[in-house]
Amino acid sequence: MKYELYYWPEIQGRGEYVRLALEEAGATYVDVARGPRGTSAMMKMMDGRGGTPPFAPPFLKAGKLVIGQTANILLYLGVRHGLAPKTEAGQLWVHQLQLTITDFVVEIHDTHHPLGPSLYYEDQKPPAKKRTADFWSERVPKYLGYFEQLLTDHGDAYVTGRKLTYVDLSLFQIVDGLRYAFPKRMKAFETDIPGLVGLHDRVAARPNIKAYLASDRRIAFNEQGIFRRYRELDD
Ligand SMILES: N[C@@H](CCC(=O)N[C@@H](CS)C(=O)NCC(=O)O)C(=O)O
Repeated sequence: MKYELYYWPEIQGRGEYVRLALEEAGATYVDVARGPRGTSAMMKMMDGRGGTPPFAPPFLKAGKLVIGQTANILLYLGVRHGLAPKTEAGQLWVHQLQLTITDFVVEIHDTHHPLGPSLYYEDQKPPAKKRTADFWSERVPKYLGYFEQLLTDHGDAYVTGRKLTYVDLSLFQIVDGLRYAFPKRMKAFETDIPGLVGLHDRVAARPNIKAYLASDRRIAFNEQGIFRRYRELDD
């Protein structure tokens, strides 16, 4: 199966959770929008009448299937590529965890766009500062504390135990992204989440992920994506 991934070409964004799964699986895929006329091909797929057009990227074309929503794509890939448990209960559990990560990603985005995604950051700086303060005092400890607790309770290398799942890849991305966007705040917070820091390092050291991170397929973090480094929000 040669997959087609459709996502904005200049950013890691939500597409990155899918890229990490495809890379870890050693799957063959094309990052369509990064190729010639790729973005217009992506827009055309979303225009599709009568089929199952996705609302927004990322989406994945797998043979005749077109699958949208990050967690839904990972549910599909996880089962097929050994990145999810074999039992139904296990698959629902990691899907549930991924949906929780999806919620967290929205809140990360809302630190710099609390009033809405269509407005410029420059037009919502004071609310962004307020939202970021709450994000770090309440929401980061709650979300990351939850995942840290899961790691502690299982006392194993990965969230569900000895075997890596796509949720571990996504948590790697969360730690990596928060380090990029909020270097000072994250440095201070990391002493509270030693399990997640260890998980981040274990994922980064996996051969396929290590090769991916060193390749030009990994787009650098930048101020168009979900994780943005605005100095004034890191104080
Ligand atoms: N819940 C969706 C959110 C998808 C999403 O918000 N995609 C963004 C890029 S990261 C987008 O292009 N949205 C267009 C829009 O909301 O109008 C997911 O997790 O995949």
